[in-house]
Amino acid sequence: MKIDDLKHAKLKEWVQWAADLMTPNEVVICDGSKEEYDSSIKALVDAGLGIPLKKRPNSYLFRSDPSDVARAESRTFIAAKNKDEAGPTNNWIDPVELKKTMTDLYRGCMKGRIMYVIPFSMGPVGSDIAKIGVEITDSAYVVVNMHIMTRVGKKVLDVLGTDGFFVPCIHSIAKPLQPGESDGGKWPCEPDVNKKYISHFPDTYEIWSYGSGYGGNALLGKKCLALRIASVLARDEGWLAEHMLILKLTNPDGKVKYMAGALPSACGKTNLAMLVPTLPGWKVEVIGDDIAWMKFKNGQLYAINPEAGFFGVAPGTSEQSNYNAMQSIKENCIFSNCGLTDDGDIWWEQIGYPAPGKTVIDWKGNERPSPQTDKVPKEGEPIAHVNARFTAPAKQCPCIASEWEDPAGVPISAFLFGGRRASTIPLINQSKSWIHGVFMGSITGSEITAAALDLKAGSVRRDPFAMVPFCGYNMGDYFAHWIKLGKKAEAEGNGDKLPKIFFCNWFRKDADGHFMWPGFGENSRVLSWMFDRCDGKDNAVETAIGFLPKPDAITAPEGVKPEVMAELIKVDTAGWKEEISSIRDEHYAKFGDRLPKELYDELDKIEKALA
Ligand code: OXD
Ligand code: MN
Repeated sequence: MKIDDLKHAKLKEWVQWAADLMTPNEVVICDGSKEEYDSSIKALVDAGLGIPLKKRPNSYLFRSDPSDVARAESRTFIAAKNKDEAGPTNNWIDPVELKKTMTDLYRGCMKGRIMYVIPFSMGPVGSDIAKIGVEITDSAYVVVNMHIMTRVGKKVLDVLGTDGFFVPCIHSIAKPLQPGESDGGKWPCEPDVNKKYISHFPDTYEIWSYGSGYGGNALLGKKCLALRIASVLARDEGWLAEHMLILKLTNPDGKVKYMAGALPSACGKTNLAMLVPTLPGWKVEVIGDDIAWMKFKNGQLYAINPEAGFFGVAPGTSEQSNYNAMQSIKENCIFSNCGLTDDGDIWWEQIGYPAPGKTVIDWKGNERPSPQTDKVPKEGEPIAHVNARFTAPAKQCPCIASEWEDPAGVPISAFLFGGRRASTIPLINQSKSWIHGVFMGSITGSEITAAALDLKAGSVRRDPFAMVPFCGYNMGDYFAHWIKLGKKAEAEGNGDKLPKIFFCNWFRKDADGHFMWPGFGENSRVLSWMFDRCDGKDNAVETAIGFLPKPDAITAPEGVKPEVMAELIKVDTAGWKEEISSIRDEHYAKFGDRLPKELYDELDKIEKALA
């Protein structure tokens, strides 16, 4: 298919403009076919970038440039019309100035390369909750990853028609090729981090990315479209685009509920979404592990997973921590920045077994003696980068729910927020109202474990709704949007259909620094309590901070003593008083008068109840 074959006039004009600006050798409109996937992979292998894995059919390992290993938060911009609209949690550049800078960078940037045009759907094609994006990129690695992570191709163009809405996404790795030059095994990107740009134009719903080829910086459907731009669309259109997993929970009677959960990065969201319950008779199935798009229909909130694959963090993933993820990555996967064993398989720290063979090649391509354990090394560099990833088709997950692609979405009964907190925050807590639940989302935070981040180790980094890196507008307004949707549902007589809201903490530590709760599959005990709460079961006590489990409502897992269990579900009054003042002085204060008054009211209410 050629540019001239595009039937959507605006799309055709935009693609032609991009081709004239970036001057690629060739333009390819992606059709999403297996042939296209295979030929793109072949081109990547021929360029020395992809390494076929002997142990995993149709799977490949890529090693990126050391400058290009994670989302570049300091180079991520929300170019709203003024700084206030972007808010205190986002980097802002004037959109006119940013477009000028980036247009200059884009000029001629695809010389010697193919410009791929990827029409993709976030969400099942044609779903009324889904949206269409088109990504222009000069990276075949992006093409193959987008094939797994989204729905690509002609069927998307058919839905788009001649005048449908799409989010235009431009991406370049910023590495033109001279005649006769090839990548020759070197990951192409702009190695100077300060020259990378991950830019969002919320007023025109556009994304421009330059200089990085990795993950969320380059696969623009994920964080850029499905969260940053979608959060703006959701604000404008009255729905929710959230950094949430979606899971299906079935109780021993076969009754089903769907829950959506937001946990900051590195709190085990993917593990929770694919959990294997230890509680007999209960079943967890996954709908999505990272993003949820939700719309009200007849007063009930329905969610879809806009993605079609998992872009999961590899280190730490093992049969023990996430059996279902390990089953999902047996074939047809892309691995990035993992180790390579001498028998042709991937390896990473905490994969559950030591690296086989005498040597292993680390993520930088250096041969190293095989570690004798799978532990994270105390000194020296790990074999896999800490942000090494697998890209896996969601349909390969053994616990994928049969309805995961239902275009209508699934009805959500509960929201779960949570973070990594060594003290104060109980194992589980249910909000007393929608607004109290929004308060809970707004105070979400995790403790900093490494002192390297210029923050006091042990101090809490607030990540409201786990959306700080992903909200495309002022977060004060984002809280107001959540409050508004709840009030609207209540005003329409649908308050009882609103999801119940919970806050969890799997990471409490005792005085000796040991985790008090085993987590993983044992979290099913908490999910089952939530399930019963949604049915109005009398298994909670009302406290100053919310509804906590009655003393025997959650049976302690093996190894958790009754006094520890009691500690996990009690109100730590002194801790909460400190929490309240930290929220008021260090967190809410950042948002100035954009912070909804209702949230200060919640804070006052809890403070009074604790007194
Ligand atoms: C992710 C993240 O990659 O949240 O999903 O950082
Ligand atoms: Mn995420």
